Amino acid sequence: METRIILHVDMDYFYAQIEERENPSLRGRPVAVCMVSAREGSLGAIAACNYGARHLGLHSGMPCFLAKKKAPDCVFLPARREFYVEVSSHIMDELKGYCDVMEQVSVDEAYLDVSSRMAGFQQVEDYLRRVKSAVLGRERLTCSVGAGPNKLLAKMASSVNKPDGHYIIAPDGVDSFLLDMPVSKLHGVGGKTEQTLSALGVATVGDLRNISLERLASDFGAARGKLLYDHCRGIDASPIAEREREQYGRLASLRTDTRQPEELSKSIRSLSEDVHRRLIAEGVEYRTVAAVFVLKNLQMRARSRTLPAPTQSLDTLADTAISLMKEFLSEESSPIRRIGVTASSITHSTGQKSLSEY
Ligand code: TTP
Ligand code: MG
Ligand code: MG
Repeated sequence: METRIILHVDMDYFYAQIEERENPSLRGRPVAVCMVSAREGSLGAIAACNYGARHLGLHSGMPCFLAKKKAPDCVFLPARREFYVEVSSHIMDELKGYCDVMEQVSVDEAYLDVSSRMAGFQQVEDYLRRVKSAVLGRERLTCSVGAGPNKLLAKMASSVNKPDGHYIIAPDGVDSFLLDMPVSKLHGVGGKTEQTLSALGVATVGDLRNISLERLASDFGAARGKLLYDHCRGIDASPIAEREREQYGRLASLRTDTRQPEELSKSIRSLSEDVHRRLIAEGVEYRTVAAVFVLKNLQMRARSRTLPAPTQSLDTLADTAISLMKEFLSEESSPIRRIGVTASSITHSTGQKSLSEY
């Protein structure tokens, strides 16, 4: 197989960085973003911490009530997940322009196959800088990027110089990167695997290379054994699997909290135009339309409708969302803070569309 060049992009302290961007007075202060649990108002576990909060010993997964005891001066904010997903979709759209195939693996990270974009690894550094500044230019957020000949190494590389860093593992640098590394740092080696390996005398990735495939297969099963055998050698043939996007959405804040149908309709039309542009760009049709409402108290509601047949029509998108919005106003009394339009039940468009639909 030709040498591949794979990038792994991961946003820095993603949710917390977005909150810092939205509210500059948070800069320099420790910030933790907390999931809001079902019980009204009560905070669940920490989703994201900025570096200041990490220095105080906070980390994601920690219950917020414990974190508040540990770091009373930290700023705790409720997560606004739909907003972060929206920011994420802009970043992913930007990244798509820098590769042939992209695999988004979570809200804040993606693999990019950039093999055809450069002659070899000597050109990667320049390219990484361009990708980082494109993300910064689009959303004013920093990310860390790793490059390597496969997903395994690209992913490990992206965390080496976090935050706002990059790191490149060229094929001739794989061994020096891996050999002395503690085996626990190898992607996919968790606590239990580490214990079993330790009983075999394995402390570093280099040590793991001395264990035969047969032995690994008998201790860990054939599939996992082979994976460990390959990973300690920096081998990973897994492809970049482009995932179909399941929905296309846009959400925006209103100038003031409102229940004015005209103003809401205006926002819906403009959001629909954005969503429609992306549908056209990717040659897909939708069959389900949703209108999304973030209420004054930050609770989120949605209304959706499935159409008789898939379409790419802008008018259908906007008109359906507007009718859902009117329905919503007649059922709920809260003012609306943010409004969104989502197109889902996505299929690839088949027929030629009439020009008027563009
Ligand atoms: P990560 O990329 O794991 O973490 P991060 O971006 O906050 O920090 P880093 O700079 O180390 O990359 O996760 C991305 C986002 O996913 C994170 O900002 C919040 C969310 N998340 C959770 O909601 N719960 C979790 O347990 C984790 C790990 C992340
Ligand atoms: Mg991240
Ligand atoms: Mg991540």
